[in-house]
Amino acid sequence: MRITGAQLRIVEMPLRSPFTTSFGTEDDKIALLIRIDAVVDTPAGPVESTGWGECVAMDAPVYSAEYVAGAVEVTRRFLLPKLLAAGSSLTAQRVSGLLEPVVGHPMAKAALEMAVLDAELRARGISFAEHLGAEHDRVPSGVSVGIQDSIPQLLEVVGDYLDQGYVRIKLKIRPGWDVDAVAAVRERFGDDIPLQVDANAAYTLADAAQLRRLDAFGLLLIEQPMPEDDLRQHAQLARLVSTPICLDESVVSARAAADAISMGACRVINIKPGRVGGYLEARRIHDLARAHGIAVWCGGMLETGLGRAANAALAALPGFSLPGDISASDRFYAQDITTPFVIEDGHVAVPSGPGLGVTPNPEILESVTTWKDDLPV
Ligand code: OSB
Ligand code: MG
Repeated sequence: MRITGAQLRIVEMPLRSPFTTSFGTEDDKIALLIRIDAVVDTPAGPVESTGWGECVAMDAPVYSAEYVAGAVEVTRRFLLPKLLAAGSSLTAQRVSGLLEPVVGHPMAKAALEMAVLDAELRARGISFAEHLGAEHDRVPSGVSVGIQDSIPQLLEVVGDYLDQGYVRIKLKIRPGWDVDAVAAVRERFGDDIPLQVDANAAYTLADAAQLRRLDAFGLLLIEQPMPEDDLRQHAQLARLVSTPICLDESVVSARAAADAISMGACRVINIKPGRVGGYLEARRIHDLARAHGIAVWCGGMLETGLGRAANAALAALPGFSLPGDISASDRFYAQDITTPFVIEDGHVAVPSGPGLGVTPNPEILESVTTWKDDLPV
């Protein structure tokens, strides 16, 4: 395909309730979206197409080093020019290789790959799910519950999500909000609800005794207890606690996943396409983990309907044996920019239309846009 147009856009969408993690509180989702216009070669000849990419970098570099304004800069100045230089030989398959000379910035790279892949698949009439190798038409829906102001408030929020049918609850934890929160949820809702926790790197090995107290609650996993670059320490912690360790932030590539698996640093991996540089690298990690008997599930970054659509497609691959953080649009947004994803019988449907299978509603998209720029092509 050949790129004929590229537009960057920042959207700002109010969250239905503030989302608090160990790294801070978000009241609004601020995201970079990329639209690529292209002429795609198909068996039926060249076809004009459009693709959408969503960059999961947050407004501030608190989850990983990337952030929205940095993603804008690296995309316009370094990444997009490399795709343009490829001319008509560009394919989604080639994007990650073309962008490899730029160090880091996986979220910006993933968004570009997503847009190129979407344009390509729309032109060919193939869905993300079919292209990635999905085997299900719906995926079980888990929900990530932020740190609350009090235990009673936490119990109310969790009870509400269970009423909506969410099949797995993930509690955000941090020192001071961990064992008591988990104990209270277990006491109120019983031992049978699938429950897990996510520390977003807030602990150190010195907290092993406290984390070990979580073993009493039959959790599915403890996600990313320690910092991103502490693979060895995660391997040590894994020997001190019986709850499976899951890595999120640490798994920045298929190579990092291979290291983590071989060191015994995790028994589970949270796969986020943005964190690893794209949907195709995400699929490689899925394949690698599957071959090693490591469970994977699809994480989320508060995506709009665009990223949610792609995540649902990925989560429908056969190795995704645990429910992902793929909740309904209304878990975060009163109004999504696409047709909203809904939870039905504890599941979210995998879109089956060409490409992402969803497109932004133009009026809604404009109403949440705070900045946009057409890039020279
Ligand atoms: O660590 O999984 C995380 C949101 C923002 C940044 C990091 C994380 C999260 C979540 C929310 O847990 C997942 C979702 O989109 O539902
Ligand atoms: Mg996480």
